[in-house]
Amino acid sequence: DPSAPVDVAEAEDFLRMCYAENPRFGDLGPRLDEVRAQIDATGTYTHSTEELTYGAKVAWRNASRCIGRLYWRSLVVLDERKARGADEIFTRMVRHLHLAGGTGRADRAAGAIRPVITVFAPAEPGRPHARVWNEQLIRYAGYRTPAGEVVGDPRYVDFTRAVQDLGWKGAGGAFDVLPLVIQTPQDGVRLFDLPADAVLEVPLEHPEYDWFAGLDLRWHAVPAIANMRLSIGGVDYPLAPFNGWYMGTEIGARNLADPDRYDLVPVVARAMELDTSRASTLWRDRALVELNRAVLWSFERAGVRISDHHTESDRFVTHLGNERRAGREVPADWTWIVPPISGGATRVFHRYYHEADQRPNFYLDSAARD
Ligand code: HEM
Ligand code: NRG
Repeated sequence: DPSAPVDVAEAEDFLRMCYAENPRFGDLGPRLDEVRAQIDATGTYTHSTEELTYGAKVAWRNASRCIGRLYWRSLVVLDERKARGADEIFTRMVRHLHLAGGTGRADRAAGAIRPVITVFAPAEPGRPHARVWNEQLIRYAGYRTPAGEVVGDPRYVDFTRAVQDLGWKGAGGAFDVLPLVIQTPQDGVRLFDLPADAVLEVPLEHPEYDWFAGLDLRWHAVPAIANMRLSIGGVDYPLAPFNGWYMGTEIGARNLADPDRYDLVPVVARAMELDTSRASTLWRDRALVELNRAVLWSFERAGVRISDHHTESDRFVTHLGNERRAGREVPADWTWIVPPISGGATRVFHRYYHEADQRPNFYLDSAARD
C-alpha cells in the first residue's frame, strides 16, 4: 500500500543490523530516536548516504535468486535521490551505463564491467513516483510480422508495440535496442533513445565453426534490471536500476535458446548437421553447448567481462563459506541458483539452501503500464 506510513519495526530492524555490522556508523540509540520521531511526524524517514549504500549491498546479499553474490561488498551505489523529471533521470541512467563500463567511451576501459546501482527518490506515502517501464535498461525489440512470425526478441513484442504507439520508429532488425520509457509525475510518459556509446555489444562468433558468425548474432554486454523495487528498512525505492556482468548461460542457454525467445537451438543444430530425427541423439544438448561456447568465446575475445557457470558456481560456494564464518544464513532459491545447462556438473547443484525472504531486498512489482 503506497499510502501507508513506513513500518517502524522494519526500520528499527534495518538500523540495528546496519549499525551492528558497521561499528564505524557509531551509536545506534540516538539514530533510532531520530528515525522514530521522523516517522511519527511525516510517515517516513530519510536514510543517510551510508545507510542507503549499505542497505543496497545487503539487498544484493539477500537476493535468493542470484548466484553472483560473492562480490556484494563491492557494489557501487550512486545516490541520485534528488534527481527529478524525465531528462534528469535519463541523464543519470546513461551515466550509470558509462560507469558500469559496458560502453565505448575512453574514460573507462570498455568491457571492464563493474556492479553498479543507481538509487532514485523513495516512494513517499500517498505521492506518485517516477518509474521506468523497461524490464532492463538495454533490451532488444521484437516485431510481429504480417505472417505472424517474430523478428527480434519475442519477449518484448508487447513492449515494442507499446513504444511504437508512443511514436518510436524501430528499424525492424533482430537486435534493435529499445528506447527507455520514463514516467514521472512532472513529465508524464517520455521516450529516450540510448546513445550508442552507452550500449556495448558483442557480435557472436564460434572458436571453430566459421559459419557461426554468419548467423549475425550479438548480445549486449550489461544486464541492467530496471523494474525491481529496492526495499530498505521499510522505505521503498521503486526506481533503482542495478547491473553486474553476465553469466554466459543467461545468454546462450536462455535468451538465445528458449523456444519463446530467439529459439536458435534448431538453427544451430541444423548448421552443425546433427541428426535431429530423434531426441536421443542429444542434438539439443550438443547445439546448446556450442551456442554457449560461442557466447563465452566472443565476450572473452572482445575483452568484455563475463563468467561461465562453473566459475560462478565455485564463487557462490565460496560466498556460502564466507557468510557461514560471518555467522549469517545465505537465503537461496535452488531453482534459480542452479544453471540452466549442466546443472549436476556444478557445485551449486549438490546441496540444499536456506529458503527465506530477508530484507533489505529487491522485489518485482507489476509492470508500470498495467
Ligand atoms: C538474478 C548472476 C550481479 C541481483 C541473477 C541470475 C544470475 C545472476 C545468473 C539469474 C537470472 C535469471 O535466471 O534470469 C549475477 C552475476 C552478477 C550479478 C554473474 C555479477 C556481478 C547482481 C547485482 C545485483 C543482483 C549487482 C543487485 C545489486 C539479482 C537479483 C536477481 C538476480 C535481484 C533476481 C532477478 C529476478 O528475480 O528476475 N543474478 N548477478 N545481481 N540477481 Fe544477480
Ligand atoms: N537473465 C537476465 C538478467 C537477470 C540478471 N542477471 C544478472 N544480473 N547477471 C538476462 O538479461 O539474460 N546482474 O545484475 O548482473
